[in-house]
Amino acid sequence: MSDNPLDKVLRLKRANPSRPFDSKEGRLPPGQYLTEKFPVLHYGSVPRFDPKTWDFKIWGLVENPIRLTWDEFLKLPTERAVTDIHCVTRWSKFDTAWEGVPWSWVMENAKPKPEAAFIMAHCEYGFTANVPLEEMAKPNVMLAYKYDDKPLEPDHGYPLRLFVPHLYFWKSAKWLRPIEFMANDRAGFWEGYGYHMRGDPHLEQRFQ
Ligand SMILES: Nc1nc2c(c(=O)[nH]1)N[C@H]1C(S)=C(S)[C@@H](COP(=O)(O)O)O[C@H]1N2
Ligand SMILES: [Mo]
Repeated sequence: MSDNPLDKVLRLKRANPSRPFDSKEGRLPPGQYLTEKFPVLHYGSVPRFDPKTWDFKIWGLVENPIRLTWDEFLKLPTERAVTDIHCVTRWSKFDTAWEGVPWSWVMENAKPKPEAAFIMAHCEYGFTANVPLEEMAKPNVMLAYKYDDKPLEPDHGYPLRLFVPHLYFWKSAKWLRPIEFMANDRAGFWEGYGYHMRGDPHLEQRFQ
């Protein structure tokens, strides 16, 4: 069998004839293949969640810094999105269903200062990911805590992960804790090893 991604797509299509294949131009980014699985990918081990000590914070260049407990976080408005995800290791998965707090809630409540232009997502065990604010403003970006209408699995980021589906999935930082607003871009964990500062899969911004 060939490793050509297009061959893989065609094989998946043949294997799932009843599943309508959306041939929307360019839905599968270049160099990606489709999977029906949900691979687990991260560096290090899965942190334990303790609702007594867990908090969610917004800090840095904002007018209103925020701190919420897990119970308070669960009372925020939510949205549900069904969308595709793309890992830089070349798997993509179509029509994944997520639910969480829309990024617009953060913007309206934390009120970034005019000079804020980037965020850094800080996670348990020191994982970080940087994202430009203009990418955060795109559709379906959220602080996700449900996948397929169930709480996230620990492997997939329970209790909370960033969800930025139009960028490579390493930006969707699992086990999210504080989010920092910054004036200048700074490399996060993988970006420090040469991964791209923006990471648009349709432009194949894998490394730089
Ligand atoms: N905290 C943390 N988040 C992370 C990572 C990580 O190593 N640590 N890996 C990223 C990468 S490279 C990918 S592809 C996705 C994988 O998410 P999944 O395991 O839910 O498929 O998580 C991202 N979020
Ligand atoms: Mo990844």
